[in-house]
Amino acid sequence: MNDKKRYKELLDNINQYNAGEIGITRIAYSNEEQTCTHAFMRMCKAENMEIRLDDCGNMIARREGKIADLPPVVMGSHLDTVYQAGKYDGAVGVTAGLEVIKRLNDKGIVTDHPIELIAFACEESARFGVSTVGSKAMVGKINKEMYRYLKDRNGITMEKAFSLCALDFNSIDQASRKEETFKAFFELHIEQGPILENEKKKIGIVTGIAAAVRFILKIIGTSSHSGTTPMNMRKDALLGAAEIALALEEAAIQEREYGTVATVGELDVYSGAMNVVPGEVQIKVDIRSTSIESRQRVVDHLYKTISQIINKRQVEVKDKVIGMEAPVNLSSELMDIVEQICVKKDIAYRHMQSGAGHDSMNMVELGPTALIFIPSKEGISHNPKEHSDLEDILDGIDILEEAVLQCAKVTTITDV
Ligand code: HGY
Ligand code: MN
Ligand code: MN
Repeated sequence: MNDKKRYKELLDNINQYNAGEIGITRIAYSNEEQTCTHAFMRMCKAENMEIRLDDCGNMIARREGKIADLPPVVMGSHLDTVYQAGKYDGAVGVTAGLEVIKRLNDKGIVTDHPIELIAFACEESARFGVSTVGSKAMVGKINKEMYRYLKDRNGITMEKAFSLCALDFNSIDQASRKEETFKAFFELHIEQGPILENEKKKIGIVTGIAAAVRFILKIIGTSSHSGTTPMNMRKDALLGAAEIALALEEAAIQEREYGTVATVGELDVYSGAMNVVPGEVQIKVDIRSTSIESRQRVVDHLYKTISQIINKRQVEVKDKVIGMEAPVNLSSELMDIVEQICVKKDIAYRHMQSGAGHDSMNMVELGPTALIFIPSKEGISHNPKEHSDLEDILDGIDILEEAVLQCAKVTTITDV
């Protein structure tokens, strides 16, 4: 079977694990994500890899090298998705890693260094508002007592979600590998933006990853009758939330030269009825930039707006920071390796930043890290219309295979 057909079957196999009617929904620590992870474990085992699940639900598969105690060359990404996602975000990186392993096995290649493939748990913030939980746990960056009680849209805490997956949240720290070093970490991922397609490039060599500061804001006014409450006597929490969202948009537009963005992606009205002036609204705020100073100016504007709204609308605003990460720069040594492979294979590439967060941003703690992008059709992502061409994915896999082999050092080719 040729690689193209084999890979397409693998990606389609992964995407059958889906709770959604529209697009793909494989939420962190859900039944669909767990069955998908276990199915993927079986696929790795079928390629003679040692497999294990760590205490945070990360799946780790290992292909031994000739010298077992050398640091591993690692590939990884995530299998969980946002709600009503596309087929490619995360799944490409995990399945690409397995395709590389299959190719090494087909060719009987033995490497000096062991090679690992990781499917990180809970990369998306869709369920609990915090992202890259699995890779954070792997580098010892979990805020345990805050994460424990974070709730999803059904009121299930992260701790409860763990127990429903037969995981014990109390031992999440056991997932840490921060005493180890990786020889190299590679993540192949869709760009999730329009640049590569617009510039007719096939590979993005990522130089740095923007980082988010995330808030949960509760705006508390007074619920009252929509028919009998005069406009000048209302304490409308939803209008307060709306003014915050618009102020964030305005501040981020001011900072656009830094690629800074701000989003209110969730808004819940309690208890919510068309004939009740909203008394309580919760919003989740995501502000990102590769410049800490620019991001801070947007945060400062947010708090200035909050104090204006408190006075103007006589509402209360409770704020909770649920994430504050630093932007990361990736390995120039690995970027050079990827660039040389693109030149050798005559594949059009460019260097670029990543506005999206990725597990790679935590893996920099364990060793040199590279993030390789392939084009997204019309830059669409986190959307059922997300699409990447199979040929582009296979180009990415060719690059990944060669970069991993360069770092893992091919020892011998055995007869297969
Ligand atoms: O939110 C993100 O940047 C990514 O989808 N985890
Ligand atoms: Mn995503
Ligand atoms: Mn992703």
